[in-house]
Amino acid sequence: MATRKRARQSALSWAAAGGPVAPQPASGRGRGSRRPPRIGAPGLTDLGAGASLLYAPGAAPPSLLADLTTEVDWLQRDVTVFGRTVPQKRLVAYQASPGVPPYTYSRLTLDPAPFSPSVLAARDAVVAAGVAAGVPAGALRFNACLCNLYRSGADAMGWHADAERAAYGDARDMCVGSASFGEAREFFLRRAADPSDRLLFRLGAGDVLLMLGATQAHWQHAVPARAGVAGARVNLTFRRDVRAAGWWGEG
Ligand SMILES: O=C(O)CCC(=O)C(=O)O
Repeated sequence: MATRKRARQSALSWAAAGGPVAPQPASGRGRGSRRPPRIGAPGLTDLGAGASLLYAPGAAPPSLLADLTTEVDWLQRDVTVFGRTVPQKRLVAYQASPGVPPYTYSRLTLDPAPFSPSVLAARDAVVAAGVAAGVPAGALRFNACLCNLYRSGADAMGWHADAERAAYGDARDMCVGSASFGEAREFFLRRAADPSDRLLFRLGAGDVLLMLGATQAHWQHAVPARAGVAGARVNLTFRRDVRAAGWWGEG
């Protein structure tokens, strides 16, 4: 079972702390990545097979970073990789509406804290960006948020899809809305059936990205480690936990 250590320092003071995995070269190349990635464009992108993205650069106030780093109760978790327990390569927190149960992924369980004002402000911005682009309001009723703090370019997130059916329902029709703050980082998507088909967004301060429809069913995403990135980045991913009371209605 992973141990749980509460992060006590100011989040930004970890910027140069580094992580357990060596940063990758800045090319983004690796297994299954011979073709250069397509560069994501602002607005809606149809990925086919019912998957789509909405990229709204600068749709959230970049100034939320300061409050996010102090208001959110950031945790340093341990993860077990191939039998070795190491600190997770980022700090995390989970916030949610009342009634949302704990969230388990990669054998880690996060108990939800109440939404903090800065996370709610970011949620409003993500929802407003979705509404402005014509995303149905029903898809935007987020009641949970996974918060990630990348202390520097050594912190990262591996390839995955946000497809925990038990928590978030059917991956063929799911909306995950994200807002980024602080240092710009590369966010890659790759098609599960053809990992050489990749898309790249450089998510900077205030950028909003919504992954819509069947994106989680057909695509994976990752934030690779990057040498030379000293600044911290906060990313919030808003989801809808379908187990929470009231999800059938307006809860
Ligand atoms: O940091 C990001 O942009 C991605 C975060 C993410 O993939 C997640 O929370 O599942």
